[in-house]
Amino acid sequence: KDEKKFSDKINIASTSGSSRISHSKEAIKASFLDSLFYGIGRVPALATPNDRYTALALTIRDRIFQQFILTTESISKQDARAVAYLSAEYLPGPHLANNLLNLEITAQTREAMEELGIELDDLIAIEEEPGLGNGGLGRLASCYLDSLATLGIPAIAYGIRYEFGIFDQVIKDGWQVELTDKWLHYGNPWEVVRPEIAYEVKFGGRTEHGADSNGKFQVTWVPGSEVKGTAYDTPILGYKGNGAVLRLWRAEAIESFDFAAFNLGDYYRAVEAKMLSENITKVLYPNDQAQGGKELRLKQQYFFVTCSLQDIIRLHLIQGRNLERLHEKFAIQLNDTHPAIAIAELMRLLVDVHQLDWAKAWHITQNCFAYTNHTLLPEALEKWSIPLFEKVLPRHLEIIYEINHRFLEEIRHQHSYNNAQIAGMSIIDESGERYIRMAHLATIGSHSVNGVSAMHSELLKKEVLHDFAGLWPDKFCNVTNGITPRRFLYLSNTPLAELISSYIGNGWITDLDQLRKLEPYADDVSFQNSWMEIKLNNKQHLAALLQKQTGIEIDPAMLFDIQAKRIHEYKRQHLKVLHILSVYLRLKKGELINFSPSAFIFAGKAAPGYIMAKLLIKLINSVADLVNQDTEVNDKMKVVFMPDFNVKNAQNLYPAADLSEQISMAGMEASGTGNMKFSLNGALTIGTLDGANVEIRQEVGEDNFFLFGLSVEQVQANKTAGYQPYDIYQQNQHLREVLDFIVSGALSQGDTQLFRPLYENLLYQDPFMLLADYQSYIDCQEQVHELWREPKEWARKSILNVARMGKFSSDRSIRDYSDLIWKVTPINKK
Ligand code: T68
Repeated sequence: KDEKKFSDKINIASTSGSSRISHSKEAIKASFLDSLFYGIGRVPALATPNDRYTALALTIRDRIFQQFILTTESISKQDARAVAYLSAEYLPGPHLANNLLNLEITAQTREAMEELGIELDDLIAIEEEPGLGNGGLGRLASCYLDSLATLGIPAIAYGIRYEFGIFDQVIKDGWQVELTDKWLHYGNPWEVVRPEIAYEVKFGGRTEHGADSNGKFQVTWVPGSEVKGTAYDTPILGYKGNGAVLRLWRAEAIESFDFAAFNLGDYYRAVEAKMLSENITKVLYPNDQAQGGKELRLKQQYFFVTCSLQDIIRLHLIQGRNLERLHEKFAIQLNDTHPAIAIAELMRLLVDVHQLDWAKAWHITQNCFAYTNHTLLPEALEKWSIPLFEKVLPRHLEIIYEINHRFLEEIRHQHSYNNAQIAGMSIIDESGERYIRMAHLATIGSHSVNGVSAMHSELLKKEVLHDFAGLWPDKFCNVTNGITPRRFLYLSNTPLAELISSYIGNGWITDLDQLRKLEPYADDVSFQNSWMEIKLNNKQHLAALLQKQTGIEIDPAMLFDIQAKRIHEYKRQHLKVLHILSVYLRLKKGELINFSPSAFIFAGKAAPGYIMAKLLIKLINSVADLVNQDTEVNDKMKVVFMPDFNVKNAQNLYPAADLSEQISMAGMEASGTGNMKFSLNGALTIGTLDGANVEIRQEVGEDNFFLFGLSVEQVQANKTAGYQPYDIYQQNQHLREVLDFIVSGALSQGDTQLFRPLYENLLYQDPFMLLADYQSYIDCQEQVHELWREPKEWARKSILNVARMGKFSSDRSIRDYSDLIWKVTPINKK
């Protein structure tokens, strides 16, 4: 009778010493064999490489759960305030090596595997990364999750478990070809499905307005269809200890069969319903800066948002708390507007489902949410046409109208705004066809709005959200992006990390400002030599990889000049191409005596529907073909396009770069994070005053950064004055030769039409002002080459760049969010 409950009988902390999850080599070996035999039912003789990988992943996962359970216990004991991070995208990168590093068991795992005749690196190489994002925004979310876990801040990151992530890119005949990303093909040992954590999700139908049994006004949503969202958890381990959860939702049919249809013998109709439900989380939309107005994307957004909010409310209520205190226990961050429908959905849950009155619900909602903006590009600002929105989410449209009505009344009466201002701030854009402006909904429904670099946050207040910043100046703030030094230095550039630690200790791993202690060694010849030797090794490693991937051979002694990021006109990969062609043409003419041999390396995916970006990839590969086969120049220059830019490939690029290209038109790149990853690995940056470049330059010092190009103010002034790229084309003979070469046919077997769209766009529109910045860029590249001829000076600047990158740790970003926006503190774990 007095039998204790299961939960009282187990002291989790006391299991931590159990041999099952010990970190010794012997335990890892035993546990690996256990996983192989009993986890996946294999004997060594029949085990495939993937079986071995899976067995090791399960072995490591056990150890992660051990850490993890301790964190979870502390959180619930301390009743701590938690962060819920809502993002439609994550790019965690391969888990295995990172988890080994965070558990600090890489060495003993390597030995354990060796004793079993297995090469650890072979297993690491097998892992398919979850490509659940497009680019910077998705990777940022994963860096932040790493820092949340490392700092011990209670956090759940919510998102979508896309069955197919971002496409795999292959290059055929110079063109990008997209292949389906089948990352789940061999299973995913890192995730745990939680069938009991599942929520119903409604779509479509209509609403009914009436009174409930007590005569209280009540709205009922009668949906047209329903699906179920099931939780899949991936534990994310921080460095040395704490954990956070990545909880991704997968859409499923409510019943696996539509039994009514099945009983009538209509088997196919029954299965069809299941198929349609599962479509919602089938595939990631591969557009990084545009928004297609696609019904399925709206469904994806609503689907993951409602599952996440229902989960947050459940977690809140099972602690026995009052719903009216939800905002005291949860800070919910919206990663761009992709999850902004959460504002209307939380209102619906509080008012329609939990019967709170509107004012109370609005107070809770505004105090829960904070919104991060990642772009000023007009085509990337999300808006939904009203008819589409109404069809998918009829109740939410009513709620948005009500939010908007109350907001507009307030600014009209309390703040005396005029009609033009009111129309500009309304959630509904009524200037033509009617649209919902998601950035306005996010701004009105949140207590905080932030940009992602100092410059971007300023521009946000000046441009896109100008009137809101006037109305609520205190709502706006900046949190400059950051990157995790664990993955992007320690893991991907271990030799450099170890050299650094041998001089200044390893405190920098969790306190990146400590890299400052390297400054005194910047002039130390022996340190410089070790530094550059590691760089050379990294370049050899990359050269070998590129040779394997593309067949192109590059000499590791060359200057490695790398641009790696999504392909987009605003990022100006074609400006780099103009420079390469200018070098090529001058070398052919015997000019450019002092040019140092260079390898120009590109990587990046283009949105499949973005014709100009795809043409740019073809252009890069055409230039590569010409240059690499021309024996007159190819000992001085090589051009390579690395296919399939993803986290795994990126980890090979950053450590091997001498020069980092950050050359977007000023005012276009919200922040950039690749810029930080390159610099943290000792590359010098050539860049414009855009996004976080501005702050990087401030930190590393003007002398250690190659600056060129127009400032934002100059860009604006140029536009106002009526920018005429054609005039620049006419005035600059050298530029003219380069541009004309593109349409000469020399790059395209005599075809003078292929690159014509690109050429004409530059001559007659040039929306991103390549021509205006061309000469400044070319001149700046000359300075780069001048410095390259002084290896000691180069090494010194490279060391200083790394020494001064402390600010750009994602730990600092997360501390900023915690202090400024979330008001959360780390848990104390004994
Ligand atoms: C990037 N945005 C910014 N968007 O371009 C970059 N967009 O400057 C910044 O450093 C980074 O965010 C992190 O703040 C994106 O990556 C997307 O990927 C995206 C995806 C879907 C829809 C719109």
